[in-house]
Amino acid sequence: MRRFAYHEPLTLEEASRLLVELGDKAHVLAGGTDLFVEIRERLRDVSDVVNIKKIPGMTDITWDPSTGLTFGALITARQLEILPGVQQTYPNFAEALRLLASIQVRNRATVVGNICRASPSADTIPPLLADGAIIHIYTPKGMRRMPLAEFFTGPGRTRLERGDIVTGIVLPAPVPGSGRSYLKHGRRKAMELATVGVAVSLERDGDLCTDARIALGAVGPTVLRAPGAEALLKGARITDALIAQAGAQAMAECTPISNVRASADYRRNMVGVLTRRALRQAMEASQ
Ligand SMILES: Cc1cc2nc3c(=O)[nH]c(=O)nc-3n(C[C@@H](O)[C@@H](O)[C@H](O)COP(=O)(O)OP(=O)(O)OC[C@H]3O[C@@H](n4cnc5c(N)ncnc54)[C@H](O)[C@@H]3O)c2cc1C
Repeated sequence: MRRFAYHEPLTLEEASRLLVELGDKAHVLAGGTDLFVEIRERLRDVSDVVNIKKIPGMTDITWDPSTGLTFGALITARQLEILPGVQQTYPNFAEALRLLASIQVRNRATVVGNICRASPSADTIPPLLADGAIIHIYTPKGMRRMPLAEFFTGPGRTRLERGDIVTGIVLPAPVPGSGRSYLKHGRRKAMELATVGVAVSLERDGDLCTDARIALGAVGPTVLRAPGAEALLKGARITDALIAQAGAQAMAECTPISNVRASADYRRNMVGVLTRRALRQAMEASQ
């Protein structure tokens, strides 16, 4: 393990000031399931670790049918996974949490850390993106809110600037008649990063799809939306033929690479398969 200086600030202001003063090699520590691996494997040059666990106010979870789910930056994947409101109201997010690593890892890993790592294959990002999550950020100039959709700029890259600390996430409440699904495809059943992950959230009025959001994981530099496929569905009657068309469109909209997990062609084909399957599941859930 490389040596680093360790800090335990007691307020957001102090943590933010430290990050600004210490420079680019200083990093926030939440659960450490990514950060410590990166330090140990020398994937990241880290001079200072700023542990935010002693800062109050980041361990709250509130669920309200009108405002939705709000959770702080220190809430772990496991805490959300076992919250009954999450399982009932956001089954796509609950499934992503269930499929993230193992219980041991989920007991330490925070959802906000999963987002801040900005891996294109992160499990929690597709459902949060499809459901319109808003991210809250403490900055040296004050609080900032941003749709999660605008947060990512590339693999491992976000709009966070030096001194910025994410304080929590707000996940809006679903409207009546909406259905959600998250499907992850990997080579193993557990402890496996997604080869492809697809989240679908749709709303309908009777037979008519009034809104559809599709998020594709591990098939681009960031988790992608499939706006063309979404446009095909919006305002349309959902038929098998339309689902097939939307699947094909999502395939055309993703930009996968080949790596040790799968070839680009295989990933693209799986986007078609999983998008069709997730759309059917979301349709069934919305009835
Ligand atoms: C064995 C193993 C298996 C895994 N399997 C999966 C998997 O199946 N699916 C998956 O999606 N992930 C998987 N992961 C990664 C997953 O555990 C992490 O992405 C985790 O969610 C990160 O949260 P953390 O609290 O541990 O973050 P940390 O490691 O503490 O931090 C991660 C990054 O986010 C930054 N950060 C953290 N919190 C904040 C904040 N509040 N504000 C600003 N920046 C912040 C840190 O500086 C760091 O850059 C796995 C990890 C391991 C070790």
